[in-house]
Amino acid sequence: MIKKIESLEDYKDQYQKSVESPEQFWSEIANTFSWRKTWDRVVDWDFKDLDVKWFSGARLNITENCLDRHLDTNGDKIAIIWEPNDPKESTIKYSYEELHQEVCRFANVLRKNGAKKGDTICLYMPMVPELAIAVLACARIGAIHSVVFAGFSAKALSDRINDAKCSLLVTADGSFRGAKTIGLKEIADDALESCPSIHSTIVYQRTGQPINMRSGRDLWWHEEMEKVGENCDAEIMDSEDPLFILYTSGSTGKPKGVVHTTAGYMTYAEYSFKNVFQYEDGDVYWCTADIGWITGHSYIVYGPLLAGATTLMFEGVPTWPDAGRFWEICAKHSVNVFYTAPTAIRALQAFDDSFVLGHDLSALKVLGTVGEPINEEAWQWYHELVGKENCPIVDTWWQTETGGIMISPLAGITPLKPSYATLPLPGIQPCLMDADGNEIEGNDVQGNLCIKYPWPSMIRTTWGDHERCKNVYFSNYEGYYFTGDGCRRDADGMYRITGRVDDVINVSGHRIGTAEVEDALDEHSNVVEAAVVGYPHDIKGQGIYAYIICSPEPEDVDAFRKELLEVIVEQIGPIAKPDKIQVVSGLPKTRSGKIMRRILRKIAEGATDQLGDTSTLLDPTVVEEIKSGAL
Ligand code: 7RM
Repeated sequence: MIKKIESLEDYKDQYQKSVESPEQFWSEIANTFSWRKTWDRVVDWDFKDLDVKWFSGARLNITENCLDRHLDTNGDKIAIIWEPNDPKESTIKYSYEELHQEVCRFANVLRKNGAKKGDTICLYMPMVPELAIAVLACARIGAIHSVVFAGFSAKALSDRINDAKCSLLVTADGSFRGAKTIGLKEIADDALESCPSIHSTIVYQRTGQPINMRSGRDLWWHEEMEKVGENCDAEIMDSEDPLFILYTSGSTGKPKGVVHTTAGYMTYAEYSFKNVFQYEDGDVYWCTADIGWITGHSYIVYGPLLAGATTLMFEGVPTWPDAGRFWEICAKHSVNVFYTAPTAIRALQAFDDSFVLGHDLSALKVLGTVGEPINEEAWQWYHELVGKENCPIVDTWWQTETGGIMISPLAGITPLKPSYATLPLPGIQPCLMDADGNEIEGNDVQGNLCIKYPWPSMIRTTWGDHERCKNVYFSNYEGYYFTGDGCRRDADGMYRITGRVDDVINVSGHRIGTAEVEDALDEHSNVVEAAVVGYPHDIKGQGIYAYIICSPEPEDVDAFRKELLEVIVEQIGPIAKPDKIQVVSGLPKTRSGKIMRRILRKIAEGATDQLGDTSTLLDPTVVEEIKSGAL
């Protein structure tokens, strides 16, 4: 097993070693896994043509490392604790032994239904253990999983299925979210109207609501599981075989399928999990993310299971039945490590302290945050009220593309600074770039955040479009991976992420491209043009502000807004609903026709006195009109 970093000195030594002899550094860590064949070379890389290989020549199956290798010593240990949406329903626990068995069975179901190595399989499921089981079953047989967050619409689902040409879909009849029930199968049915590559659907029964089962295509999970045995040989994979695709939004175009491969992702997932959270044997660890996002992939499923940890999965929402739900679950399972998003902290902070104080949180040792910058007030509330000033908070900066945590404190080992992600993990070389593309040396500086050496879990390509991957991440600064984030390095060399510098909005920790929302709004037949920007929002971090040119002019603006929200829900899903919609007669454009988003952002944040130079605009008078109608 991977040895943890033990002290600040140890961190500094390890960091230095990782920069001076990265190959030796990573091979020692990788040596702790179970390999069918070890590697010929640790790393080969070329950022210009984007060709990165870690541990090439090695052979393995990641599920043998998540499951099989723990069975001899830890078969009875709890792997997954599942907490249902409704607290009146029972908790379910899986030991490593039981999880192994379920994964093998479901892997056999997939094989029986024609799935094989290299196939792409879409998982569109609620937060039930079967989602983790399906993820691992895909990996068991060498199929590439593409998990689509269950809050996405039929259109978003079918786009993702078609882009990856998935042959199978695993879904559920429905899902429970707080007081609501969502008909997942019905949405999936809609999506499948335009997904010719899907030949079978496997449906897990969660809600019991009536659904249509199309004969010849749709199969019940429980019926299929009965028909197979519990032995399933793992497919032996190459280190660089794709493990999964996960779609994420960028500044332009449709969401892209970020591709992660097997050996490097595995190595970094366990390494970062253990070190950042300082997971100790016997700890109960809970990450509140959804497996539909990268945080769930790396820090609910793969990282914890690789480490032989106990990982808690929660089906519900933080505020139902009341705002004490998180803390009730922490108390119920004596959670030791708790990892959530700033948006959840801010939402819960708005309720009375008694929702926290009413539960025994004495087992907590480590707290974490992810997904967006955390403001100082939220940090302090989390630290004082939840952590009783006794738990380090790890503010973890990373991305879908990085696969794992890149900049973060190591709990109890490295120093904390509220609202700072602080220091890079060993193996990670962040740097700040200026407007001319040069690296900014020294401290107390600010620039665009790049990474200058490969790390094992980095993005390898975007599915079906390698050029796009090169252009988006590796062409802005030659020889560097560009993150899209702005960043400050303080006098002590600590990093603070300031937010995106591109046209990506971060709403409650969810990445949404402005272009994506604009394209969706354009689907309304009366929309002539839409411009979307982010603006500061107290709870969500950023809200979505849409400026719409409409023809004919709407008679009832509120009714028109409602129609637009429906279009968004249909095209993308509720997470992309604009908070504000302003109907305008024109947009601020340069003489070459480019929308000046800088101006729209200023108006959206209420800083109408800081619009800067508007003289280059085609028609400066539109700005006055937009200002006067601002919401
Ligand atoms: C893990 C995840 C990535 C974007 C990233 C940042 C923002 C994430 C932090 C953060 C400040 C943090 N993947 N971000 N973590 N900003 N501090 N600790 O969220 O692909 O969905 O989003 O999220 O802008 O580029 S993601």
